Amino acid sequence: MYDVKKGYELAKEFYAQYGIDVDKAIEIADSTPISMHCWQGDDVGGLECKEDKSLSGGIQTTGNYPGKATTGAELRADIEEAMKHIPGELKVNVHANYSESDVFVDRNEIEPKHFQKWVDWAVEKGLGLDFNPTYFAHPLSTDKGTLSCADENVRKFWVEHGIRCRQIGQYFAEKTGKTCVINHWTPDGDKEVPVDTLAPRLRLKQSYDEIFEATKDVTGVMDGIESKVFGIGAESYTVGSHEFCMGYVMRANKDHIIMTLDNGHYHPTETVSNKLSGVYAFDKHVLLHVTRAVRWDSDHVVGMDDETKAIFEELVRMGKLQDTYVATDFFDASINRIAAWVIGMRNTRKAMLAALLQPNDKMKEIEASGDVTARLAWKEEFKAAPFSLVWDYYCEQKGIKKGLEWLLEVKAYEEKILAERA
Ligand code: RNT
Ligand code: ZN
Repeated sequence: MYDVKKGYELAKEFYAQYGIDVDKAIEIADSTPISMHCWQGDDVGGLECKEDKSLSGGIQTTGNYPGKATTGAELRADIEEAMKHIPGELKVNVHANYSESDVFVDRNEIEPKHFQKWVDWAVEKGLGLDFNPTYFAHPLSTDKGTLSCADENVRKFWVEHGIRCRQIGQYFAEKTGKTCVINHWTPDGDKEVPVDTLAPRLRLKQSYDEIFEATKDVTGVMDGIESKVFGIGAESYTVGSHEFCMGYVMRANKDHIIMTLDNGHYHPTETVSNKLSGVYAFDKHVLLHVTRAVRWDSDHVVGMDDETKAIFEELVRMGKLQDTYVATDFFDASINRIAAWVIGMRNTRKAMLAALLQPNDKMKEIEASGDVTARLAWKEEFKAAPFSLVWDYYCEQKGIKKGLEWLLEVKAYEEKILAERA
């Protein structure tokens, strides 16, 4: 046990040398919402009343760690357990396949009432809710596509799903009093480069147009359009490519239609940190999917790695942190799933706080003066700053276990609760 207060005081003096206000940084990091994805808790299985929970659309979880949630009640209890160990403002991100009903309700039939348990729980906890249409893990989601399918019956089925999701999003916003951020992602693509690459993209465009037109009176929601480079089984061609999605968002020119940037969705040497200002040059908001891609879009638990830190440095330096909807998106089935949430969510918040604990204005001044030598020296210096002394203090102030103390509690929960699950 060390003296956390003393550590914080010392760190405060360190940062003050560079004109950094530690308390202000803590306040900003603490109040910036992070949307915690529900799907880490059950390997994206969902709560629909059906036997087959197998995934499709290139989304894969690996691992078979025992104790995963199999009911809505278990999943929400696990989310609550994880949240005990995650400081700062949180929202919960629900996918459409997490509808709850005694009988099977298909994706083109879902209504707000099928998410009532999520809503009642979120309202009771004071949490905001975000939402996602689920265009995968369904008999009508095949290698022929969903929103871009040439079969009109299939395409219309999924358009109806998108329409219903926007209506449900409005319901979430009305009940929670907080904006509902909806993310639209389709797995549509092809194993080989098709001869006609344009037609599927025109159909995807048409489908999004139809969804937004049919729900143009919906309020209280934001709509992120998420691109991807490739998925397993669709390696050669993705209908909703980066160019397609960016084109769609910019052309739509509507405040609620924005880009979703997932940092697992680009070629390995491309980075989201390097894309953000390009998008912000043209738009007011971005939806961020924070993940960790190991060699491909593997959706490992978020690490406090260079790219995660660089993303938040960019957002802070541009003054766009508050304009960015931050959401996590990973699913690791090989470790305790609650620990996975805690580690990934804490790392996301840590990267945010670390970016705020830098002399960003001073570094901008140095750059503007043309002193590129000093610029590099300053940028590098803060990589070894006493960040964890501030982090531990922040956690303690919030009544959250600091350091690795949380792990003992998650292990105790595993022994008591998870071990009892079939
Ligand atoms: C898939 C996308 C998408 C999903 C979630 C479950 O590659 O990243 O965001 O991970 O909708
Ligand atoms: Zn994503």
